[in-house]
Amino acid sequence: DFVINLLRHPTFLSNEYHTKFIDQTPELFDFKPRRDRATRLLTYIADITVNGHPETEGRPKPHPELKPARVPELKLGTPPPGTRQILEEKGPKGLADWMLDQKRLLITDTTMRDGHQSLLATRMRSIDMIKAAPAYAANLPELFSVECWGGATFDVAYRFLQECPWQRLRDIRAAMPNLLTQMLLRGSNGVGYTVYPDNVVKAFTKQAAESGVDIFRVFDSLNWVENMRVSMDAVLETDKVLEGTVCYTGDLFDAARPKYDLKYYVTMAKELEKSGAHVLGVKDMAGLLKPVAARTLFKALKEEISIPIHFHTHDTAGIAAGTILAAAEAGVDAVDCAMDALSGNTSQATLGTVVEILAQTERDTGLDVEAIRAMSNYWEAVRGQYAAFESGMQAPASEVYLHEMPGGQFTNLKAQARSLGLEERWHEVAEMYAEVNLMFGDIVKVTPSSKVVGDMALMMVSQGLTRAQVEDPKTEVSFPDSVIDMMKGNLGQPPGGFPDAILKKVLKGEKPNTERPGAHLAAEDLEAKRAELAEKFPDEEFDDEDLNGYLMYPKVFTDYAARHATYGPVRTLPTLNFFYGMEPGEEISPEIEPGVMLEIRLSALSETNEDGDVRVFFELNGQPRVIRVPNRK
Ligand code: BTN
Ligand code: 3PY
Ligand code: ZN
Repeated sequence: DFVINLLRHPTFLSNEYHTKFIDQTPELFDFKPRRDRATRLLTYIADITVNGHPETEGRPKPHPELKPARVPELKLGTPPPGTRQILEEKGPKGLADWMLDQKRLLITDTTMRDGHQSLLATRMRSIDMIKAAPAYAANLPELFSVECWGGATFDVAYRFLQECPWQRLRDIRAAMPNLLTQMLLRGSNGVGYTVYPDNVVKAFTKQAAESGVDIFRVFDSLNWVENMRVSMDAVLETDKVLEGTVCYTGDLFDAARPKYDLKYYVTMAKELEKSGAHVLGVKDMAGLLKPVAARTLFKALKEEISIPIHFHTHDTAGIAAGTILAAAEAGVDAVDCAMDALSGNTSQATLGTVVEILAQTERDTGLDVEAIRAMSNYWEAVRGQYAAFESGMQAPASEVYLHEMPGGQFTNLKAQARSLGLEERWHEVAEMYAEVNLMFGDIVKVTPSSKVVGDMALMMVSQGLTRAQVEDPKTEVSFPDSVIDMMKGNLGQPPGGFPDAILKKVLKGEKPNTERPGAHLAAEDLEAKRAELAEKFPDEEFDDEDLNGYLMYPKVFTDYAARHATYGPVRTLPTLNFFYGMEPGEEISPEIEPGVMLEIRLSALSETNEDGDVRVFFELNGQPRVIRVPNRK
C-alpha cells in the first residue's frame, strides 16, 4: 500500500519535489530533525486529542457514519492538454482571443476558493484540495479555470488552519498542470483588509505569479479603478492573465438608485479595458444581478468592449443558474460555478446543473457530467468533515436583495453576530446592514468595504442605536476603527464620495484624504522586514513567499511561524484528525514530505495525573512513544 500510495502521489508523479523545502532545510540531511518533526506532529495530535481544537469546540460534529472521501479514478494517466497550455503557447492576449472564439460557455470551478469560503467559513484544508487536483486534471480538462487561491483563503490558512497558503498553491499547480489556476486579488488591499504600500502589493503579485497563479481577478472594494492600477500593472508585468473586474451592486433597473446604472458599468468596463485587462470580470459578489438585468448588462457590455467577459455570481437568492442562462444567451464568455456538493445558497451556482441545462443550447459547455458527479461525490464526503463550520443556512433567501451582503461575508458575519450574542437577532442585523449602506452613501460592499458596513451594523444592533441617532450631531457615538479608517479615505473613494454629514461625524471635522490611499504610504523596506523576521525566529529559514506573508499579515504570520515551530507540518494530517485528534486504536500515515510517510498509531491515553498531565501512548513507525500534554479542560 505504501509503495502504491507513493507511486500514485501527484507530487511524486509531477517531479516537483518541494524544492524550496528540501533546499532550504539543511537539517533534513542530518536525520535528527526528521524525528523532531514526527515528535512535533505527535505533540499536536496528543494535544488535540486531549483538549480538542479551539475552532471546533461547541460546534456540530461530523456525522458518525460519514463516508470516506474517495477521489474519482483518473480517466487518463497523463492529463490531456487544457487551457494552461493555451496560455503557455499563446500568452494572455492569445488566451483572451481564444476565449472569444469559443461558442461553448467556459466554466470556472470555484469549489477550492469561493465555494468553501462562502459555505464553510473558508476552512477547507489544502490536503483535501491537493488530493482532488489530479482528478480535475485528468477528468475535467475542458474546464476553463479552477479558482483556488486568494480572497480570504490566504489569511485563514495561516490563522486557523496552521498551513502555508503558498505551498497550497504550488501543490495544486503541480497536480493540475493542464488547467489555469485563478486567484482573487483585492487591488491595493492585496489579500488583506486595508491598504498596503505599492511595493508590497507589487511584490505580492509577482510572487503569486511565480508560485502558480495564472489568472488574477483584480477588483476594488469601492469600484475605484485608480486604486486598482498598481496591482493591475503588476500583473501586466508577468506573463499571466489580468481579469480587471467591476463589482455589481444594487439593482440595474431600480430608478430610485440611479448611481449604479448601465452607463456606470459600461464606463468602468471601458476603463478597465483601456488599462490593459485581458478579460473583463463582472463580480456579483452578493448574487444581486437578476436574469432580465443580466441580459441587458451583458448585451451592452458585449457591444461596448472587445475583451472576453467572465461572470461571477452567488446563489444566495436561489436564482444564479437562471441568471447564468440569461448571461449565456447574451453572449458572456465564461462563468463561475461550484461543484454540486459545495454549491447553492451563499456559494456559486451548481456546476452540474449549469452543464446539463446548457447542453440543450448552442452554448453547450462540453464538460462530462459523469466526471462532475464523481467529483462532487468526493466533495460531498469532504464537506461532511467540516460540519463544525456550516452556517446553518437552510434555504436560499430573497432577503439578500435587502441587505446585499456578499456570499463570502455572510457566514463570517453570522459567526461574528453569534459571538456577540446576536444570532437570534440576525434579521435585525441584516436590516441594519442595509441602513448602514445608505448612511454611507450607497457603496459597493465587498471585502474590505463590506466588513466596514458589517462592523457598523453589528455595533448599532448591539448598542441599540438607530441610523437617526448615529447621524444626529448631538448624539455621542464611538465608531468602530474600520469605519474611521474608511472615512479617512484609506480604502479609497466611492463614486461621488462619502456623504458630508457622516464624514463630519466620524472624523470630528478632520479632513479626509480623497486621493489614492497608496500614494500617501511610504514604501516598505523589504530587506529590513526580512531581517526583522529572521531575528524573531533565529532557528528558522524564511524565503520570499514567507516574507510576502509576513508583509501582508505581520502578526498572523508570526503566530503561524511560532506554532509551526511547536507542532510541525500539521497540514499533512487528515482533516478529521487535525480537528478532532485520534481515537485509541486508530492508525494514520501522514506523508510529511514527498515519499516519506509516518505510521502513527494512538494506542492509549492515561488518566490525568496530579500535575494535570495526560500521557498519550503512540506507536511511531512501530516504536512506542509517549507524549505528555497538560489537560486544559
Ligand atoms: C487557532 O489558533 O485557533 C488555530 C490553530 C491551532 C492552535 C493549536 S491547536 C493545539 C493547541 N491548543 C491550542 O489551544 N492552540 C494550539
Ligand atoms: C473576498 O474578497 O474574499 C471575496 O470573496 C469578495 O467577494
Ligand atoms: Zn464570490
